[in-house]
Amino acid sequence: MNSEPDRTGFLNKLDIAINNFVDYSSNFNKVITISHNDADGISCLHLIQNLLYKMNLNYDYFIYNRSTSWADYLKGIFSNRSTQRSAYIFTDVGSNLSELIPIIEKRQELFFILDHHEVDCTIPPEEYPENLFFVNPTVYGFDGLDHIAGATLAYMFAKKIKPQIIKQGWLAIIGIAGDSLKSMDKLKSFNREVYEELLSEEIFIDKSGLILFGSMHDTIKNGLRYSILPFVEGFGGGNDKDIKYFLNDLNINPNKKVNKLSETEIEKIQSKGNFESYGHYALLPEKNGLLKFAFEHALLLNILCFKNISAAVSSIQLKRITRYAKNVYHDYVSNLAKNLKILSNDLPRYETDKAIFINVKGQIPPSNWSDTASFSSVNELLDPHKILFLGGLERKSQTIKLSIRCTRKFLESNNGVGVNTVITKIKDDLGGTGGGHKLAGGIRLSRASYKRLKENADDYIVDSN
Ligand SMILES: [Mn+2]
Repeated sequence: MNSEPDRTGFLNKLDIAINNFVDYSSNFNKVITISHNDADGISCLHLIQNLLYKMNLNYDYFIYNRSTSWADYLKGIFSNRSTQRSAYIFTDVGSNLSELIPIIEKRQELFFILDHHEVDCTIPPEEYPENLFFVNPTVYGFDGLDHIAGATLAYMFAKKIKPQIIKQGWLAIIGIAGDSLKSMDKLKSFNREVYEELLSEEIFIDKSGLILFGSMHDTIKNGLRYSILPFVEGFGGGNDKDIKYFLNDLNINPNKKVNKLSETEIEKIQSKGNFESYGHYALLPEKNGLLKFAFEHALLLNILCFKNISAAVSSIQLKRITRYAKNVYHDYVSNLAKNLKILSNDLPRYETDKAIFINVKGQIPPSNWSDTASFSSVNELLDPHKILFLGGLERKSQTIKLSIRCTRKFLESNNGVGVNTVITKIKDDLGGTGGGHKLAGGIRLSRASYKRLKENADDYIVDSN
């Protein structure tokens, strides 16, 4: 886990995929992109569509939300006749190779997979089918979140073929902002390199200041109230009056925009408000209002992906936010801030050495459980050295639905045991359905199993090897 990533190995693999794509491209009647239903995935999609357009290739796309198996999903997309005259590019999805390889090896088309999620596969790379070009930096020791976003990888692929893609580099900035959940000064490796390259080409603007992600476009009074990264304890999800009082007391106009605050004002807010949040953020000069702010733009796409996928795919091309999207966005951040306040304050919890269980049934609507769990984890609102199990009884299925999260700190101090490992152990022993990644996942259990999980939680978490 701590060894240096194999940069050369990864870049070689990327070059092989690029060279094959270019060499075979004159044969292609059509290239189909399949991407993930989030901001990073949609940014990838547009980068690749731009490349295909510049290469004069016919193209089409589909969005995959992982709710069905790859076999079922692809059945609806594949043409009856399998032919070398078409190709598939998967971006930000496609690392479930144990599912995909049996499908791909029966087809004639070429498959290019550009993904940064952890690989799920027991087949050794030498045995991958010849029509598969699999590029995934995590195989070479890179971190799929800190080092390279899906859109960073898609950008590297596209730019090598058509250098003019650099003009579309703002799409990579949206992908990075959406996936990394960090201020831009904390970017590493390829994310950092692509960020610097695009900055020097003046594709976007980098600024430093008070970071209140979710509300960088808004006034300082709303920023303190609705920021989700950081969630500002004492203000977040609180009431307007208290916040105005606090700001007036500091002689700061509550209606001043977050990004217009002076250095002295920022200092006062942080020291009197008892929090620290200073860093870099990216602005997209071609866009207006909320869409100018890369993090907020990405967050809007993430929200729309769940509400209205076609609005998400189309809104990335807009220069100005629609009224519909603005309302959806405001509802989302204000509810999330409110939920984070509820979670950090008053909910009863059951704790073991390694786990925290919180039943939020009746306190937070089920559709918000997953995001509340995620942002409570990235903000470390609860003990970061414990795994969070947040959820409750789902009425229609009469099962217990849990969102499971851990922090990076947890991973580092538990030999890399993460959420996916814990879920696998629980399923093996108690049944249930679910899955996930190192930091996030979910499971459904019967009530009896849930009770047993609570009683023996640490047995599923502590590494027995
Ligand atoms: Mn991604």
